[in-house]
Amino acid sequence: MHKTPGQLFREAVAEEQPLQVIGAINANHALLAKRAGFRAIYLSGGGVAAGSLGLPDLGITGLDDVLTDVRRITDVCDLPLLVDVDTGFGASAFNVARTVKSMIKFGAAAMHIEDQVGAKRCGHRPNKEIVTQQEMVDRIKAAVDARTDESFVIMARTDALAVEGLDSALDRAEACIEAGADMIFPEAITELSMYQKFTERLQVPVLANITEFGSTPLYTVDELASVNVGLVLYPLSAFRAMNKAAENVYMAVRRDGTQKNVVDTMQTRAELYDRINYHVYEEHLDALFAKQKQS
Ligand code: PYR
Repeated sequence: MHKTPGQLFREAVAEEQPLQVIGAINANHALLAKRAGFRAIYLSGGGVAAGSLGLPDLGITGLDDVLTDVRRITDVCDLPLLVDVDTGFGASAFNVARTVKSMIKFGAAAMHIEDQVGAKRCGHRPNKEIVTQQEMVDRIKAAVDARTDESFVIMARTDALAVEGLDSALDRAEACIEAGADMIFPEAITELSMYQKFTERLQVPVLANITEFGSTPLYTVDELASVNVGLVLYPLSAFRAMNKAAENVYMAVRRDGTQKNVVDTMQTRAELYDRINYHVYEEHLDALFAKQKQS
């Protein structure tokens, strides 16, 4: 029988330890990630803000901004997609419910919801504020209750380490699991041994966010496996590289009056067509018109 995105995500977590989850900023990158062999992809909230809207990761984006990118990715790529829904896009349990139902409807496999206040900040920036443990537990209860597909994964993210310390983060994670969270994402971890504290205490998969230029050292898959981390996230690695490449091209064309000096840094037309199956679409069109001509 056809597997749901949530089932595919859970299977991948069970089979690849830890599961590498790679950020895909758009549908094209989702296809590139699949081609590279990844079994799960990620839509970053900071990425939607910066990439789709040109805005900082400060709780400015809304549900529809994220859903647009989710739909575009799931329309062309069958890899299970983990989506960052920030604080749930609204204070009420009904807002959280609407977010969960929409994610499922638009083909996401999993989502993570966090315990920052609505006016959130990037997890790796100072001056974060978090809601009470009870309010976070209520967010999880609302999310779990709203699921229209039991396999859809609800991941609880806690930003408590930087605000209240490790014990609070551990307590919050445990409380979220009791409320029905399937997986835990402790944000902005600073030492490998901290992951071990989570994995020893919790019975569900724990995600490590290995984002560049942040608070967490760039631990390898082997290092994270040694402390039983279940998933490794690289939210914006390709996005950062893509942006640097684009800046380089813009500067060169403007400076040199030609792109000739940077052509060798570009994906070729043939490579692009290959990555998006251009020829398959074209052949389909030709066959369709040929049929029409015959009839
Ligand atoms: C982000 O990339 O936006 C995360 O929250 C990890």
